[in-house]
Amino acid sequence: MKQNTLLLIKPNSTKKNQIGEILQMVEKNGFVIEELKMFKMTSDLADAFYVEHLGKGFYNELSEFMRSGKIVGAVLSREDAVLKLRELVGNTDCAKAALGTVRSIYGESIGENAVHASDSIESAEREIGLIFK
Ligand code: 3AN
Repeated sequence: MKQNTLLLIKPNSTKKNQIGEILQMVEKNGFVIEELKMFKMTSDLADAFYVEHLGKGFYNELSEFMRSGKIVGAVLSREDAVLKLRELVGNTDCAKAALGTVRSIYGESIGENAVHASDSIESAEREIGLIFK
């Protein structure tokens, strides 16, 4: 089934001018870019976006990092977009991400892991609503 999902290119990658390479990777893997925007995250948006992580030990570090530079948001579509993008992105911890995945190439640590990809159809709808409202 054709689906939409959300990709965020995080501040560590935008700072290193890797936006084009990452978007090329997703396009080469059959995704169509439906919407695209560059923005900075506020602390309110970080709290809403990462609501499931609020209060966790790494939350302040995560919020600070996500507010530390520009982010590129992309709504991507293809068959099984949610699962296929999670496969292309790889493990949260870039040291464990399979060879050739976005995080294995561009990730620097478990926090500065280059990109975000929605983990379910419901998350994709919620996250797209937050970023592209
Ligand atoms: P994913 O983005 O792979 O779905 P989640 O939802 O478990 O991973 O975590 C959301 C984000 O929080 C991750 N992308 C990462 O940037 C950050 N994060 C997760 N676990 C840690 C951790 N142990 N230490 C620092 N940052 C973390």
